[in-house]
Formats: sequence, structure tokens, C-alpha cells
Amino acid sequence: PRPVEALSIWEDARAMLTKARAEGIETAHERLQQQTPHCKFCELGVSCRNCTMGPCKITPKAPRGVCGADADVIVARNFGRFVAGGSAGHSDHGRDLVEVLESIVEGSTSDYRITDEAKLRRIAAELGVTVEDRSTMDIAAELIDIFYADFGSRKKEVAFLCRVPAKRRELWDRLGMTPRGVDREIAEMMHRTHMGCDNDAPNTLIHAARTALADGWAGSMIGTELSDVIFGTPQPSMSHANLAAIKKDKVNILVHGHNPVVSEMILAAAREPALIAEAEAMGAQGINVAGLCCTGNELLMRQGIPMAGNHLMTELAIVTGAVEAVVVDYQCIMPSLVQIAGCYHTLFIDTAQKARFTGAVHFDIHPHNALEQAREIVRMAVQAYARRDASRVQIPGEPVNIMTGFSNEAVIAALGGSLDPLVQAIAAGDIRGAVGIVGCNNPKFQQDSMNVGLAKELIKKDILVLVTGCVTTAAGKAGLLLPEAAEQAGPGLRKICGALGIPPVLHYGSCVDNSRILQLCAALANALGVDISDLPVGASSPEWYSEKAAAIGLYAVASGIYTHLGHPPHILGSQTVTDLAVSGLEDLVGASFFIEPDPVKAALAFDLRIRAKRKALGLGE
Ligand code: SF4
Ligand code: WCC
Ligand code: FE2
Repeated sequence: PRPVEALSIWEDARAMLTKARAEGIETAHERLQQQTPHCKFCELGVSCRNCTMGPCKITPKAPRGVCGADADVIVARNFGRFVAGGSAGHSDHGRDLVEVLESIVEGSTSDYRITDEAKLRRIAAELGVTVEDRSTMDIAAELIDIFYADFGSRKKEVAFLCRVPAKRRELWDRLGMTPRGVDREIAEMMHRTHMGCDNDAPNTLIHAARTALADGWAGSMIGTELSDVIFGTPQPSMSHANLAAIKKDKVNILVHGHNPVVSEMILAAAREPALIAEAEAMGAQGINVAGLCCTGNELLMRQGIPMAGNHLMTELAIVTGAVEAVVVDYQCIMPSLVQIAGCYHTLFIDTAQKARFTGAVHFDIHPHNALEQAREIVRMAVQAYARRDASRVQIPGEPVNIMTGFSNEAVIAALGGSLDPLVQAIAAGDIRGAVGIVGCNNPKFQQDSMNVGLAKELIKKDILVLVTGCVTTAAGKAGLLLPEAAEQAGPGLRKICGALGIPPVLHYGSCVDNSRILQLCAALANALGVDISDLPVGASSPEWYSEKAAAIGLYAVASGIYTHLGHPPHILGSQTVTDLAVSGLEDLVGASFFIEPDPVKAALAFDLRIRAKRKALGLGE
């Protein structure tokens, strides 16, 4: 086995990997070794299973599948479906929030309510809904119709395109990239990639971009905005991160997955005095809820709940032996968690009909029964505390403090009510540009080495960093989400952070909250009267693994944002597709991908790009 030092940069991860090995528990790292070397054809994207004349794989001796599809067509089709999968994930998450809002309006739930009425009214007005002299529920009802329609086929474009700079919208119209409806684009991608349909790789990729844009500017954006409406718009607050967020003397419940709909209820139940009393009666010092992955981000942003870990920490969190229950909804939940939980007293509880895990305890959670079900789950966790084996408990290290809660609303408030001070700071060169670092862990990389390495390099160059998803915990554990981290930034960024009391790396939320970054870029472009592709900004997913990350990367590029990936998607088997991704898209949409495994070199590439964009805007370097 590889030394644990090579697998992760973190002490808490290394300690738990060592414990897992001693206890005979297998993790993603071991399974990656079992899977290596990977199938070369799949890695290059040149295998096709889209019909039963195949499966086919492209080789120099067999350059076409049975139907005649060549490597370009097969790679483009596979990548298109990959992006459709990712877009479906975020967008179905967004739809779930529309359904919760609908339950609120219909009165079929009292567990959820509209927390940020002002935001609901603001969004409605933005989308052309009459808000004067109307009740919030009335407005909400109309908004629900608009958002449901965004998923369908009746529209020419999704609602939030009103936020996109005019130049960009014209460009999308010209290219056939304007997203019309979320489900429509996803379904059309499945159709196009059926045998005998879209057999022109660039054409398939344009639709892949349209599908991703439907995710970014509709599915994800609806998810973010309605989460704020229902659970509150994030405001800056303090919390902490790493495995020490798990408490030795408390009942520990880890929430994992993505949507705040379930995890907010678990948290609400865990805060109820009666259940806390039950925990104390079991000899515990209370109930501790900590987060994993994105639902952790959601609770962190709005409720200050600590983050136990990101993607590659999810197995290791259970290995502490101190977790009573892992409660999941959907996405990024390794099925191996069921087996690892089974090695301890840990309950693994799934809550969504669309994400069941063999061997899990299942709760069917819906808006009308959510809090009641959450209470039952918390009670089970409290009872599991009695079965904890103290001799197997090991919680490594001390938690690291973090500052969280940077919604655009919070940022604008911190700037005194408008984006102008930020525009001025960019114009003056104190902040030379901004890069969103987002996405995952992948056992193919030393955990968080690139996520953290890139963030550190960028802030040195006076480039503001925004983080979401699993990069949040990485940046947090590295101490970068604290105002003190400004000491590691260049002089300009240090000055601005000092004046505002903010970190040089801002936590912008979960993966669907990348829509907040899109919205910010659009607002900046509109403020300057330019297109998003003219801005000195970039995006990066250094250690990405998921279909969702590919969709995010593609909507970023299609929105005009130069985007870094630490490793390529499965497209290298097609020169046409690869060339388009890393350069051809630049001519079409004013941005492209670049692939770079070295964080120092990636930061240099961003630096060059930002330099060029600043010059073009007449801002000096
Ligand atoms: Fe083979 Fe074409 Fe069928 Fe794909 S669609 S499996 S390339 S015959
Ligand atoms: Ni978003 Fe990546 Fe984490 Fe999952 S939770 S692992 S897609 S970054
Ligand atoms: Fe996520």
C-alpha cells in the first residue's frame, strides 16, 4: 500500500487512514489501486455502449464502430451524456426546492417556511412578477409556476437569463446555445446521442454547453435562490472544520449529500430540548451535528454548523468510531459508507426515494413529514450512542476556525450596499482578478494538495479566491478562510481584506451555489458594460471527479470564464473534441478549458490570463 502521506496532505486524514488499515477497513484509495490500470478505451472516451450492435471501441485497426461512428463522434457523445448526468443532478436538486416551496404555499407542510421574504420579492420582481400590493404567498405561487416552466418545453429561454449580459445572450442565440428548459436540454442530449442522431462532434458539444447552461442559469440557480428564500440568505459567521468537528462526548450525527431540505430538519430536531435531554440521559453531553460535502456547506453557510470533511473524508469520518449516524440525501455519497458504518455502531440512514442504499436504514422524507421523521432519526442516533465502543474511538487533532456565509447579498452589504467598491478595487489593481476554485477530491490526487496549493498561489498574486463545494473544507483546514490569512496574500488583496475584515478566500457555498459566482460575474460585467469573457476572472476544479463538476466547468466556459481542470475528462481519444475544449471554444464563446496538474503552473496561467484581460479593459496589469 502507498504511504498515507502520499494520499492526503492532512494529519486527520492520515491518522484515520492508518487506523482504517489497522482495523482492516478498505477505502477509496485501496479500491483505486484495485481498479488501476483503468481501461484505456474508457479513459480516452473511445468506447461506446449506446447500442447492441456494439459495444464498440476505437483502435487504429478499427477506427469506426459497427454503425460507422468514429472516435470524434463517440467521444463527443460520451462527454455529452456525462454533462447531462451532472446537469440532471444539480437541476433535480433545484426542482426539489420548488416542490418544498409549493408545499409551503399549499399549506401541506408546517416544517418549512419562507424565511427571507424580501429575497423572494426581489427575485420575483427581477423575473417580471408584480409584487406591489400582493401577499408573499401569492407571489410565491407565481414564482413556482415560472420555475416549473423552466424545467419544461414551453419556453424559449430560462427565466434567469435576464441576469446575463446582453452580449452573451446574443452570442448564445447565434450559436444555438441558449438554454430553453432544463429537462428539455437533458432529454435532447439523450436523444442526440442515440445511435444515428447527432454525428458531428462540435454540434454535439454545443448542445452539451446548452445543457450545462441550463444547469448553471436555471437548475442550480433555482436551487440556490430558493434555498435562501426558504432557509435564509447566508450572512458571514464563524465556524470550524476538520474531523475534530466530531465530538468525543456527544451524540454525533453527520449529514451528507447535497440538499438542505433534509439536513435542516435533522439540525432542527437535534436542537430540540426534549431530544437533547434524551441524549443527556444516555450519558452524552448533547447532540452534535456536523457536515460532509455539500449539504454540510449548506448548513455551514446558513447555520454555522461545522464541516467534518470533504469528499475523501467521508469514509474516514466514520473510522473515528464516534459517529452515531450518517444521514444522507443524494449525490457524492460513496456506497462504501454502508460497509464502513457496518464495521462500527454507526447507523447509515438514507432519506430519498431516488437515492437508496442497500443495507441502509430508510426513512421516506417528504415536506409534510420531514420534522417528524428527523426527530425519529435523531432519536435512533441518540440510542446508538449506547452501543459506541469507546476503545475504538480516535478523533484526531483540533478544529480549525473558518469564516463562512459569503452570499452575494452579504458581500454587497459588506461593501456598503453596492458592488462599486469591488469594481474600484479591481480597477485600481488591489484585487487584480478573481478565481472560483470549486469541486471535489479524487483519489488520483494527493487529497487537497492542488485545492489548497492553487488557492495559496492565487492570493499571493492579488487574485481573490471564491470557494465552494469540497474545496471549502480544504481551504478551511488550511486556515485560508480566516481574515488572518490575508497575511499570505499580495499587498493589494491584503489591504482590501484588512479594510473589510474578510479572508482572501471567501466561502461562497455549495456546488449548486456556483450559481452565486455566475451571478456575481454577470453583475460585474453589467456594471462595467462588458461581457463576462472580458472580465479578469477564472474558474478551476483542480481535483474534480464528478459529472456535476464537468457540467459546472462547461457552463463556466460557455458563460465566458476561463476554466482550469487538474485532469482531463475522458475526451483525449478525440483530437477534435480535445482541441475544441482547450482552444476552439475560445473563438466560439471567448473562453476555454485548460488542463494542468501543477498548481503553481495553473496559477501562472491564470495570472497571464488576468493580465491580458486587465490590459484589454485598460486597467494596466
Ligand atoms: Fe457501436 Fe455505433 Fe452502437 Fe456505439 S452506437 S455501440 S459505436 S454500433
Ligand atoms: Ni460537489 Fe465534488 Fe464535493 Fe461532490 S460535493 S465531491 S460534486 S465538490
Ligand atoms: Fe456538491
